[in-house]
Amino acid sequence: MTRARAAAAGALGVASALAVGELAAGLLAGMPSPVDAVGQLVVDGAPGAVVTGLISTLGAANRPLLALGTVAVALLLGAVVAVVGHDRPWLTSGVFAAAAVLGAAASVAQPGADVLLVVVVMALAALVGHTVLRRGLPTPAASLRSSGQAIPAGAGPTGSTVGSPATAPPLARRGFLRLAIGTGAAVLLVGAAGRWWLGGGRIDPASIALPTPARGLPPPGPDLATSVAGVSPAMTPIDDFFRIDTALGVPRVDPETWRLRIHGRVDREVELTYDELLALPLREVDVTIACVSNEVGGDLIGTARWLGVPLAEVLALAGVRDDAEQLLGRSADGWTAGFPVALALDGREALVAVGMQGETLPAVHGFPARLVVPGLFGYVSATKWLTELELAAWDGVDGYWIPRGWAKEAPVKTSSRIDVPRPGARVPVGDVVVAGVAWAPTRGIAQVEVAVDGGAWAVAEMVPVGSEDTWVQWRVDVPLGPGRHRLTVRATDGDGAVQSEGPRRPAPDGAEGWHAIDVEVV
Ligand SMILES: Nc1nc2c(c(=O)[nH]1)N[C@H]1C(S)=C(S)[C@@H](COP(=O)(O)O)O[C@H]1N2
Ligand SMILES: [Mo]
Repeated sequence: MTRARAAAAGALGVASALAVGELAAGLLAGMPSPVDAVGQLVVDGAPGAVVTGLISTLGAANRPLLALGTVAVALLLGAVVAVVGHDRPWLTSGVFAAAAVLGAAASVAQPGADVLLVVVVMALAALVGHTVLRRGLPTPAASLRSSGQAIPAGAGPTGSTVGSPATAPPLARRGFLRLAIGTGAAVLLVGAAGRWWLGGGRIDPASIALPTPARGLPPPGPDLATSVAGVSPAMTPIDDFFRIDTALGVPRVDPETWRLRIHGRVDREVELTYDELLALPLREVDVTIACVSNEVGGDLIGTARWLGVPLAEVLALAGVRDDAEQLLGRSADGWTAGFPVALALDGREALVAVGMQGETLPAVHGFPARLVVPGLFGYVSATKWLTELELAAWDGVDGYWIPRGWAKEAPVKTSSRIDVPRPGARVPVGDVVVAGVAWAPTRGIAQVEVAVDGGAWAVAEMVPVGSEDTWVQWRVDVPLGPGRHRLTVRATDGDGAVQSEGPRRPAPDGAEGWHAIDVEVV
């Protein structure tokens, strides 16, 4: 019983400390979430091959899971330390101090962290946590009593350490229950409030109005989604746009202090403020971006109208030297992506983007600025929370994912996807509308075909698009008799190359294969 109580007190103490940290993170600029920061240490330190699947798609599900995992491990540690150290205050306080140091070190490594603030918050969190632990512990006196041994009255523990009220009288069982419930409720409330504020972000990009582009685009053309329900819209709504990155929290960058530094193999190093960047001539481009982890038929892909400064013009400010081979984007959170600099200068409409779908770039998509390079997978090009453009040699410098087993050169492959019908759908006999999207950014799509049960290819109609860099929507009506049928799609790109039949898994340079679905015709 006493052991269980010690464990509970330990977990409660740790929970209190975490809650203080998360609350501070939610409320104070310059204080990152210690939970996310420690989770980030795990992510960044994890061997590529083992966790590539997890982190390359650190998506909706994995992110909270990692935070929860970090919390669970911390609580467990607290419980163990409390059991082992219940009559050794120096041990529990030592462990709390060490944990605070680890949390502080991890937090300080986060973008925008204020070192002094982090230190103060972590010290306070450890103090609160340790106080709760010591207060909740059965004292040696209590444990002795419960094991039936007589002890002289007043022989309480002595020699408490920093911040430990170990000299306080032991709590009776009822008292402990009250402490546990009260603290537990407070921890949940405070922690939840902190996380909630964290999610909201402090600087609201939407409150920043961007200048109108010097070269804008006409309104987007026809959208098949308005006539065929279930087809991906020509333009992906911002709230549905996929998010992929290694950041556990959302890096929040202050546009006032943000700088974009262009350096390395350049004629002159240049540093741009946010206002200076916005003062350059802006243009709009429609580009489909895709993640290398996207499986055949997957949804780690989206199309947006991006607003930004042509990358080539930003580079020209610094002057790209002849010996520059690689362009490395570096982000506020230390992430990097590199691609051949020639691709930034070959005429494709690569942007230092500040806006997306008519809005200021949202925090999750890289506010205040990111790269968008048509035709390259995101992991080699699309640096969000961009802070540096470094011109470097090709060899000897690698972006984040390269040493983790992904290819150094990663053009987006010609691909297509069936959106309608849904896999496994039951559809009525007759002409069935089959529709979806196909993409080959920079090359464009020349033709899309659909086959039923491995038979002849039927050519689909395509919705006209204004750019080679976006996906095209397509549809074809195929007559289907009763029974189970397999529908397969393939695309041909603007170079005349037919999409690879594959199949190949995403690693190391992108999945290949014709997307096929089965439907039940009744
Ligand atoms: N700073 C940073 N930028 C990043 C990443 C990252 O982990 N960190 N991930 C890249 C990858 S792998 C992809 S696919 C795209 C996804 O962009 P999105 O989240 O805006 O859709 O962002 C890229 N930019
Ligand atoms: Mo990606």
